[in-house]
Amino acid sequence: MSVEMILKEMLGKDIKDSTNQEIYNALLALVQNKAKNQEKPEGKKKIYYISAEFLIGKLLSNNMINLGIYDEVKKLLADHGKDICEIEEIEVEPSLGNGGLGRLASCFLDSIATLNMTGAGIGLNYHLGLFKQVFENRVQKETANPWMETPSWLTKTAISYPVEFKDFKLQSTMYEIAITGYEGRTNKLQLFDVDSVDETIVHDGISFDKDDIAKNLTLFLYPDDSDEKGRLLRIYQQYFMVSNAAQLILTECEKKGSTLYDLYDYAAIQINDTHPTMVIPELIRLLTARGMAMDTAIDVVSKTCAYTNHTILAEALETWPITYLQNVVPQLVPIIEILDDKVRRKYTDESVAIIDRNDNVHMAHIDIHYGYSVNGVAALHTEILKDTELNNFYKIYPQKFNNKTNGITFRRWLLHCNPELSDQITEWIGDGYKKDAMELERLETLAAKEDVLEKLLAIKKDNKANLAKYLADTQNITLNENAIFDIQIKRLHEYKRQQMNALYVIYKYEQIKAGNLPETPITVIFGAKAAPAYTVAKEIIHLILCLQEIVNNDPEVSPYLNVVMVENYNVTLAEKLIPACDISEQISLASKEASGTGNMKFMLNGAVTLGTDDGANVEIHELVGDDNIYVFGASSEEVIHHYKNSDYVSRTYYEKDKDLKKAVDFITGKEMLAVGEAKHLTHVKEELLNKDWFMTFLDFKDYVEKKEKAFADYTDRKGWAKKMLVNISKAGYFSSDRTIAEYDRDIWKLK
Ligand code: 26V
Repeated sequence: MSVEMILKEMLGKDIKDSTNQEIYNALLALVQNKAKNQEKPEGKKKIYYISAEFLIGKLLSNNMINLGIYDEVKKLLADHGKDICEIEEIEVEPSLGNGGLGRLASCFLDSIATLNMTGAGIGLNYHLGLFKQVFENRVQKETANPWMETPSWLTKTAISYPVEFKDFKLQSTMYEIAITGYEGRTNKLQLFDVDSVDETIVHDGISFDKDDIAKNLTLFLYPDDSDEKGRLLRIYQQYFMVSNAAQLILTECEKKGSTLYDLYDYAAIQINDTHPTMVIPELIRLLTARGMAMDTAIDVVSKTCAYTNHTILAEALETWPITYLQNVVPQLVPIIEILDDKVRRKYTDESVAIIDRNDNVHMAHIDIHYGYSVNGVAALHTEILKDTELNNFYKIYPQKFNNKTNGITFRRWLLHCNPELSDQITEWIGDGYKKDAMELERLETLAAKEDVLEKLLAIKKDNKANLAKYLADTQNITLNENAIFDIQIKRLHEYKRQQMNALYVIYKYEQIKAGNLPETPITVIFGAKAAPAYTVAKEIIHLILCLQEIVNNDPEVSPYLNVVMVENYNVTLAEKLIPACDISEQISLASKEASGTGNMKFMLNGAVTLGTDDGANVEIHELVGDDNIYVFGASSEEVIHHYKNSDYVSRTYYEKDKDLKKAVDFITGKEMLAVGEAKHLTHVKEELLNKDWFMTFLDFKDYVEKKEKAFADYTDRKGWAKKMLVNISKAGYFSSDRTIAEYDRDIWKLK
């Protein structure tokens, strides 16, 4: 039956007489049916990707693309006077992740299914996901962000396991979301929940009673862990996730014929950062409870589990006081003690111990000793892990360390978000690149063709217009479509240095005031959520919102410079912003951004990177060459050296550099104080002057120079279009299909 017939039958009336909601509901059911038809028998060995976050984004269009019905449906709707974009708007984005780590997990699931691998994602069914950001008086406020609706992509299963905590026991319910591969198979994202969770306990934004675990366990993604109760809740969540995962994995493997002594022939478990680390002692506990000897159980589990590290930031490396574990999951403590004891018998080096002298459990250390693989997420990141952060472990287990440079799914981040570009690419080089992204390199041969370059510029212009319309409709924001779109979208963190971009805005404002006008107008766009307890991050948002107010309302400046901070930056907004971008801001302090994946999405959509030699920027730089990227700032070696010697003093830069001093002083100048809060602004300035832990001032001058150079080059439209083309053509390496093929080849070995 044709899609048209099925839809008509589901709707019970003509498409043109149906509401958008009715059409959405019908399409959802249609997609779920088709996804089911794409299910295939499981292979012997399965990859279980356990992650506390899966930032899946909206699913309708992406699934339709993967199932091969998107174009047909779009046309069908258009023929009946309906716009697919309006149908997409009906869907609520599930924000089940913070940022890069969760989005990566979702791209990986897409690629695992596309490459026809037997695999599943395992996580938690947060009812409210990450908070929704609203701006009130130029300050971020957090509100609840519900996403579960009827009908839903979630289906409830009959699978349920008991999970025991110290003083009580909960029974889980497993939900599933179909993961459709592109011309591949359908796999599952399996999310665990408890029926007793109660959304009505949320009050005043996102506050809730942290004591009643049965009611709050899966209420929120990463509850605020700035207090002890928050941290305890996180342990409850993590154990609930991995105990369910372990029970599911053992059941499935036994069903396939595993004796459990050969578990590793049936399962590879990828531990996504340390949040699922307790799966190691939990599996050992379950195996020994079934009669396996302790040493054998440890050996079997160590051959099954692999660990991915996503950050070197010390404050992000999880450690739990053993007393916390004692109070939540006492059954794991004796096992963790045995694991620690074995390490201590073999190695005298205190830095590789699992339980340190202060009785804190180092979760990453469990993974490294008792997993068979440790990977970083970009070449530079893996090298830093080996050379510095995890050097003591690398010396013990050199064979365990490997690099897997991150990737993104081109289905969402090109075919879906930028159909005009992907259709055009298909016209130029055929559609082989959709399955083999390296084919994009064939675009390079077109660099001399005037019409190709013009077309690229025209598509960018259209995407800017689309973004402008979307932001006008949804956020009451007006964009100058003729401006250069300079975009920085990512979580707000000092190491990502949005504050440096803000200082540039001030610098440029002053320049324009002094009569130095840019040849092309510039719009600097930000999107960022700050963790609710991260004070300085919220103050930096305040700084940017104040600048937005001042710059955009200054009649002398606003024709040349605008500042826009979009509200509630999420996957849906990223999909609109990225295709419209000219300059991609990737300006973290070298050595601090493990990889970045936004950088890859921008490049694929024809933006040129302005960035430091950090994370995957290094690989982008190598691929596109010096002429097609703007690199600035201290190298990771220099930065690491500064930290080691504690010799960086921000104030000396402030005193030496007049432009910098002027920009920093502006933060608490009279214009700013007229629109902002003195307390917040003063604090940002003081932090920069007295700490500047992420060395903003060190790189400021070079940043300004390279940014000016990029803006100047932009005026040579043909030259710029060539840079765009090179970036697109070299982006193939960053397909998550490549990354996943490497995980399988080196770590999972499914076949
Ligand atoms: C976590 C925390 C938690 C406590 C407070 C400070 C803090 C800072 C950073 C993090 C990051 C957690 C791990 C993470 O999300 N890493 C990101 O993983 C991406 C996918 O590999 C990668 O592209 C990003 O560079 C990396 O930051």
